[in-house]
Amino acid sequence: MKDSGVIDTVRDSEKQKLQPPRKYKVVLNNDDYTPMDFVIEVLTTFFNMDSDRATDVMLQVHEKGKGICGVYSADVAHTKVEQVNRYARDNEHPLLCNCEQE
Ligand code: TYC
Repeated sequence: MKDSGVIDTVRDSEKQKLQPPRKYKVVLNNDDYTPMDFVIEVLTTFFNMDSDRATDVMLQVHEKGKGICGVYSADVAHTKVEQVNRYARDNEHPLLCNCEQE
């Protein structure tokens, strides 16, 4: 009884080790003030999109309220969120970026 509890705990921790790394969506939110060209610049600069793709994503955010910029590991996603929000603030735009676990 006691032994099998220990074995179950070991099996559980092995299962946890075998999980693939969690992924995070980086999300851009709409607002009424950030210029469309600035959003396109953000998407090309921080998410390596070409200008057609960046325009599509910007329009999706503008029309639907939010849109996905990309899916990344935790470190990369959080770094991108910080970089985008810092860049928006430095340029005095209210653009808001956040991330959501997939
Ligand atoms: N809604 C903004 C405008 O009309 C454009 C915009 C698009 C702002 C996407 C933020 O994430 C955004 N100027």
